[in-house]
Amino acid sequence: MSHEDFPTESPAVVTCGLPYANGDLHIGHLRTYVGGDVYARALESVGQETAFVCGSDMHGTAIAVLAEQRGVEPAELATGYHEQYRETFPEFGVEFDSYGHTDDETNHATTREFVQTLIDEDHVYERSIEVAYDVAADQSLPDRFVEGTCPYCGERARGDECDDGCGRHLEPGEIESPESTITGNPAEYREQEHRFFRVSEFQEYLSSFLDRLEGTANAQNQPREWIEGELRDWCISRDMDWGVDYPGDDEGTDDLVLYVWVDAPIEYVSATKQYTEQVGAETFDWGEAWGVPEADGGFEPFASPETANDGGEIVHVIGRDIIQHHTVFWPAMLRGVGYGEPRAVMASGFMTLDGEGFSTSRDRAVWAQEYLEEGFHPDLLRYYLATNGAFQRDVDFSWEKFRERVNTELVGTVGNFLYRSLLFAYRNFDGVPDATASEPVRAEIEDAVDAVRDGVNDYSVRQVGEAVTDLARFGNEYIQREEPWNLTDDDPDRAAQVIFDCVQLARAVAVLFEPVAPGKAEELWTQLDEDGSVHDTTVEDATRAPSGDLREPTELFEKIEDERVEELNEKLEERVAAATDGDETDGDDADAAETDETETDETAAADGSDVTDLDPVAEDRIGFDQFQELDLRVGEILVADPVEDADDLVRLEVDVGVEERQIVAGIKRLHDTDDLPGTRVVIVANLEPTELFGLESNGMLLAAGEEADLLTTQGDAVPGTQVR
Ligand code: B3M
Ligand code: ZN
Repeated sequence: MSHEDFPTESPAVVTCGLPYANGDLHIGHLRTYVGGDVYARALESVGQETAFVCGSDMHGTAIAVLAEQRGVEPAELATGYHEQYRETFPEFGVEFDSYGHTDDETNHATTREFVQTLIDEDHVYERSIEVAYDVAADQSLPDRFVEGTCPYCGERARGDECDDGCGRHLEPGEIESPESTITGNPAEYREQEHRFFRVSEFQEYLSSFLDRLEGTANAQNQPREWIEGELRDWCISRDMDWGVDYPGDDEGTDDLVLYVWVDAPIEYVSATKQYTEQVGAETFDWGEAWGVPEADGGFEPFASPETANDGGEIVHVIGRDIIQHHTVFWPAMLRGVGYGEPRAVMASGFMTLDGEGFSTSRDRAVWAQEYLEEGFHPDLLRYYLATNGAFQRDVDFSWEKFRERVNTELVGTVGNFLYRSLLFAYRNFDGVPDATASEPVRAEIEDAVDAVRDGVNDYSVRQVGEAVTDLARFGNEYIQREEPWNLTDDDPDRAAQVIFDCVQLARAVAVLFEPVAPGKAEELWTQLDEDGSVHDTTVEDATRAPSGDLREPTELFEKIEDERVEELNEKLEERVAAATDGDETDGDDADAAETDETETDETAAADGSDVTDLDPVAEDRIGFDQFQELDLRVGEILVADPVEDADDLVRLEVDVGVEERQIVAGIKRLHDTDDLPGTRVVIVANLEPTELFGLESNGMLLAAGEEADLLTTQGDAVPGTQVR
């Protein structure tokens, strides 16, 4: 990497944080991908050789937990979303040169090589640590399989990340009051052998790396506090099946896979390799870009912590929640294997929707597909995302704000200028009048080109976008001031000059708008009857003379009406209300609840009971919070003894995962006690213990109706699982 301005002689790689392949994309997710795409296109447009790469993140507990909930294999779940992302990104003009996934063969192989080198270079050691364990489910609880309290800030956190609090990465064993997300039970800590990467050795190196690092200020500043304090080693193994196997024949690693954050960033390298495989090393050499030792002629990783290894220009575009991984763990890994270091990290702020967070579970989002189905051009959103505040700032989306910016900036400024200029030229000159650009217009275009160059060198996506709106604004004022429509008769030469200038400005707009609005820029290029594709132009082309011909222009942008916004807001509100209602009646699936009721009615009727005797549902509703106070659990009856001398009572021993409980239930006359052991039941676990016939009853069995039809589970939920 270098500190020269772009373009440099070295190849560049722009990467976007890999999306976990576990859910639909909404426009909040798109912010980073659009930002990365705009930046990569802008970098190319200033003449930098660039590969833009990404891939789906398939491993880790984010995928494993969801797969378990859905009862499918993690690979199947992840592949489905991977395919979806691969189609969706280009629909928004996000065109990766290579888009792989972390479970493909290239990434397995590259990851094995990386880790083997780290092992060979003595950067990895073995240590016994305490890891969370779910006794009922009889399994380790890595990362998202465990939740608890963050030891640093006291907020609720998941096993490897304090996502709602201080944002820190948490090591296995660090979380306090751990609870299993599988059964909801408190977890135990158990000893296990794990492998650690000696990040602590890289402290001095990382400190000098951060001094060199470019990008957004948050990415340079935030990690300082993490590395200036005690820099701890990083556990890189996990006890689970899903992931890249821990490499080598190291004893005791058979059951271990690598922590997802090891193989995930390595996919950046793998995807670049795959790009080289597609286009050939003469066109793009992945080894040169990543500063691979063989390609470089060897490395001395610890020669001096102040020296960077040589390589290409690596720019990581990420969300601000994963700064630590990209500025501490990842550069240490690259250093450990002797690769070059990232030149820049651009960390975007978060996005809110109407001032509140996006919520997948409440369906409170504008989904990527939904946006397209509403008929909006992707470039409108790209423009909004790219220019609505600095990249590292949090931004809000609302349909009102979207309409406002589309109508004033894209329709009122850019579209208006282009349409009135090109239509005038087409009607009055049947093409582009004969002239050369006037000095002020040429100067204005050069300023816009400089603004794009500065935007690229300052890692400012917004500046790249605004350079174009500013240029169109200049054009609008120019045509308005010069009034060529009043000049055609009296001063046709002046009219020709003004209109030529306007077409020249329009051509510059097309070239400079390509990174932000690639689809619209190409439409404009066609109207200008230019050769080739606008995607192949560079900023230098902005000042080249127009082709001379024009096609009949059409308006590039359309106004969004107020009613449209109202309609979209209503849709969103209705959806959120529907999803929230569903939550409060605990109906994960309202249809299923209805089916259950119907079945109950039929059973009752078949039994000869009068269905109409059913009590109406209580008028007084309880809140969801009240419902949540009930700790309902799956239990398994181990022992069932009739209580002597009592007419109704049975003494049960019930396995509730965390412990075995004695529960006394009034079911003697309704059930054959010999049939009960082995039955899965649902119990109220946090009911105060009571005494019945001198026996403690610690909990209550749920049963339906006069027949005490025991509530059981339809699937294989293990004892201790919470019922919600
Ligand atoms: N898959 C998603 C996230 O934490 C994670 C990014 C990996 S980037 C190498 O935002
Ligand atoms: Zn915290």
